[in-house]
Amino acid sequence: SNPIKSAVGKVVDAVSDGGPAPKAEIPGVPNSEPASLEQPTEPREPLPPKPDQTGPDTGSPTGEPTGAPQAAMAQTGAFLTSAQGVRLRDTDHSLKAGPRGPVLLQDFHLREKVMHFDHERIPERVVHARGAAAHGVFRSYGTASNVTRAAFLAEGAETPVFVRFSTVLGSRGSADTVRDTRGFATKFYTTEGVYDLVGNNIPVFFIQDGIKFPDVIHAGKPHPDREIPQAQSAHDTFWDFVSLHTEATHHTLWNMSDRGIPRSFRMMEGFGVHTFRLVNAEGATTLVKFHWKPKLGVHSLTWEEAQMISGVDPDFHRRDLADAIEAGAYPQWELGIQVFPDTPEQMFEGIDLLDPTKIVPEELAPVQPVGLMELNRNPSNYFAETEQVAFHTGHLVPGIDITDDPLLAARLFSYLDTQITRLAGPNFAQIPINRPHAPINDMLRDGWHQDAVHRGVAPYKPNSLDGGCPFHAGASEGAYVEVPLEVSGRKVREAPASYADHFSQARLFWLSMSAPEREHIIDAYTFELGKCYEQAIKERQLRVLANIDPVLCREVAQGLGLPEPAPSEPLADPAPSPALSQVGHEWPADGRIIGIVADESCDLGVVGAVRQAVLSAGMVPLIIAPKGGMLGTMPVQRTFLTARSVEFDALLLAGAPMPGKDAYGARDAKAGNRLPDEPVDPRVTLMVQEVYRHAKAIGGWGTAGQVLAQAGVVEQAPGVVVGGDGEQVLRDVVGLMAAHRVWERFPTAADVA
Ligand code: HDD
Repeated sequence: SNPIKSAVGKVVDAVSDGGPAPKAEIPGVPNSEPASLEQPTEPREPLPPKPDQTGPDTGSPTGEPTGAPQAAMAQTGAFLTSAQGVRLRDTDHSLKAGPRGPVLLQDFHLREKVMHFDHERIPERVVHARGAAAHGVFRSYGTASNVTRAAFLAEGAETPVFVRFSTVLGSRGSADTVRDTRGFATKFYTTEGVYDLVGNNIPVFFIQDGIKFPDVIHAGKPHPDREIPQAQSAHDTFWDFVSLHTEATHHTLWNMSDRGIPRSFRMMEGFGVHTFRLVNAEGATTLVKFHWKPKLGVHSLTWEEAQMISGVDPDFHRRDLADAIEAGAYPQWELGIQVFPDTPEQMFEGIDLLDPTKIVPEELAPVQPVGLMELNRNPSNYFAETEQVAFHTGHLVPGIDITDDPLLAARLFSYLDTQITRLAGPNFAQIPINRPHAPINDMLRDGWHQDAVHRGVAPYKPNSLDGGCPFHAGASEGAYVEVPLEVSGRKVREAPASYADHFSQARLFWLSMSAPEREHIIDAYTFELGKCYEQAIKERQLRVLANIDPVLCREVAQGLGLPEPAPSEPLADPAPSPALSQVGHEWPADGRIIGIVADESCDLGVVGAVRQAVLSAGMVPLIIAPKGGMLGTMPVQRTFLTARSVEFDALLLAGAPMPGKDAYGARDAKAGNRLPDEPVDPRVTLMVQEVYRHAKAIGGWGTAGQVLAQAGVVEQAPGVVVGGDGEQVLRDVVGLMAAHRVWERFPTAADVA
C-alpha cells in the first residue's frame, strides 16, 4: 500500500466529508475527462513546511487565538476551489463557445482569477523597498532594569522578534550589494505591546531635521526624467545635495567607507541612531543610544566584489540570511546601550545628544550589553511577513520614551502615515505579522480591511452601556505614561548653534580608519564623483573633503584630475576611536563559505577529509569541479561554469585541474576563448586571481602550485598557504580568516597610512 496515496485518501475523505467520491458520475458530464485535462501525476501530499518555517503569530485582531493556524496553509486541501470555496474542475481553459469560439464573460473563474492577479502588487516602500527578514527571539540579561521598567528588558525575559534588513535607495527588485546604508528594523512582540527599534547599520544620519527627508531621498533616488541610476548614490543629484547640505558629510563618509558594502546582514552592526529616554520603575530617566553588536563581527565586501555580486547573485544578502538560518547557523547580536545622564542640556562630553549626525565614541561611553537576539526562523511567505510588516518609531512600550531630536519627530509621523498608502488603510496592525502578542482592547473601529468582528455597542468612553469597559490603566497596571517634562520656547524655524559643526566627527571617523580602510574611502569618493557629470558638483564636494582631511581631499582630487582646494575652516583634532575600524580584531569564522577546487586527478581522500573539517569548524564547504554530479563520493556544488570567486570567503586548491574538453565546455572552445598554452583551467586561474585581489585567504596542496604560478600569485605572498597536508593548510586558512581579510594585501599609498 502506498503511504502517500492512503494519506491523500484521508485528506480527500476529510475534505469531502463523506460525500461523493471525486470522480462520481454527474448527470450530463462524461465521467472520463478529456485528455487535455488529465493530471500529470497522482495527487500527492503537499511538501511539509520546512523546519525553519512557520507562519507568523495568528492571534485574531482582538488578540484571541483563531484556532488551527495550519488550516490556513496554502495548497494543502485536495481540491482547488474559487475564493468562495466552490470546487473547480479546470483552471487551464476559459469557458468558450466551442473550442475555437469566443470566451464567455459568464466564466466566473476566469474573471475572479484575473481580477485577483491584477491586484497582487502593493506600492513598495518609498524608502527601504528592498529587504529580507527573519523571526527570532530576544533574551534579556536584565542589566538594563535599573534604567528602564520595560518588561522585555527585565532579567530572563524572552521576547519573540521579527527583524527586517534592507537597503535604502533601491527598488524592490534591485541588487543587494550596492553601496548604501542598510536598514536594521526590529519588532519586539513584548508582553506590554509591540516595541519597534527602527535603526540602520550606520549610527548617524544625513540630515538633522526630518523636514529635509523628502529632499535627501529625492536627491538619492534615480533621476526623475529617465529613472536612472537604480540603487546607487553615484550620480549628480545625490552629490549635489550632500555637497550643499554639509551636515550630510559624516553619514556620507560612512557610506563611502567599507560600512556601505556589508559582507552579510549577519555581519553588520545596528544603531538606533537617535538618543532615547529610558524611564525606570521609580520614574527616573536616563538618555541612551542603542547598539546591535553582531557575534560574527563587522565585515564588508570589497567594492569590486560588491559590483560583481550585483550581477552574479543580486540576491546575495537575502540568500545568505535565509541559507544560514536554514542550515541552523543562527545569527546573533547583542543589544547594548550607551548611557548618559538626562541633564537639561542633553549634552555629553561636548556632544549634542539630540543631533543625529553625531556619535558618542564608545571609548567615552562604553556599550553595555543588555540582551542577546538570535534569528532562528525564516518567514514562510515573503509577502505576508517581510513585505507587510510595518515598523514605526512610535511603537513604544512603558519604560522607553523619545527625545526632542527633530529628525525623530518627523519619523513619529511618517511611519504611521506611510502605511495608509502602502497597506491600504488604517487597520494594518491587524495583519498577522503586525499583531501584538499582548491583548488588544482598543476602540478603533471599521475602515478598510477591518478583520475584527467587534462585539459590544459602546466603542466610546465614558460609557455606561458596555459596563464602562474598558477602563484606564495606571502606571502600576502597566500603562504607558509619558515623562512629564517641562516644555517652553519661542516658535521658530531654527537649529541650535551646536548643529553647525558638520566636520569634526567626519574627521574623527577618518582618523580612526586603518590605511587600507582609508584607501577604500578614497577609491569610493573617486568612483562616485567620477560618475557625476557636473564639474561644479565635483569641485564643491572636494571643498567638503578638504574640511575632513587634506590627504583624502588631495587623493580624490588627483583621481578626478582636479585641483585640490584648501579647507574653509580649521580642522578639528579629535582623538581617534579604535572601535570604528573593522581592522585589528579577531572574529569566529562560523558560517563562512569555503570553496574547494578539485577534479578527478586530486587525492579525493584528502579532499573529503578537508571538506569534513570545514563542516566541523562550523563553515560551509562548496566543492567546485569541472562538471556537475559526484566527485568520488562527494556532491559537486559548483562547476567551473557556475562558480565565481565572490561567493567564497576563502579558496582551497586540492591540486591543479587540467583544462579538458569538459573543463572548457564545447561552446567556450568554439568561441576561441581558449588560450593555447594554459596548463590549468583558466576559470580556476581567474578565481585565484580574484580571490587574491580581494585579499582573501588561499590554501593549496598537491599540484596547487601550478595554479598559483599560472595566476601570477607567489606562494610566499601574505595569506597564501601551500603545504603537503591539506588539513594543516585548512587550519592555517581558518586562522587567517579570523581577521576577515588579508589586509596587508590591499595596496596603500604611503601618505594614506
Ligand atoms: Fe526611515 C522606512 C530607518 C529616517 C521615513 N526607515 C525605514 C526603514 C528603516 C528606516 C530601517 C525600513 C523599515 C522596514 O523594514 O519596513 N529612517 C531610518 C533611520 C532613520 C530614518 C535609522 C534616521 C535615523 N525615515 C527617516 C525619516 C523619515 C523616514 C527622517 C521621514 C521623515 N522610513 C520612513 C518611511 C518608511 C521608512 C517613509 C518607508 C516605509 C516605512 O517607513 O514603513 O516612513
